Amino acid sequence: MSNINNQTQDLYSVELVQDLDHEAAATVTGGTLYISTGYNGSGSETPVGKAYTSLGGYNNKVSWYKVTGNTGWYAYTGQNYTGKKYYLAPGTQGNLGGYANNNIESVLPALPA
Ligand SMILES: [Ca+2]
Repeated sequence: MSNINNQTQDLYSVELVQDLDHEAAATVTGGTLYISTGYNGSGSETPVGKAYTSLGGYNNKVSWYKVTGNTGWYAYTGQNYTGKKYYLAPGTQGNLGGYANNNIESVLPALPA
């Protein structure tokens, strides 16, 4: 049950490591995170509907994001939610600049307060 489309999967041989924290995944309601390897959504884009400890073929390649729905996301520069942490607010999109660009390796839905 992957949200990664097959074309992207073939292109980058993505093998995302599925996080087993179903509680975190269940908090995502009606929205998702989109990531792309190019600025402004260009390049290879894929939806990310749940937590990933590793972005597989997308590791250190993400340059753009979009968050739909009401749940924010955390993006980390290291796998397993390590390294520098960035908060991606609901309803926002943008290019990743500076240290974040081409450096994200894991993502986690932001849990409700
Ligand atoms: Ca990194």
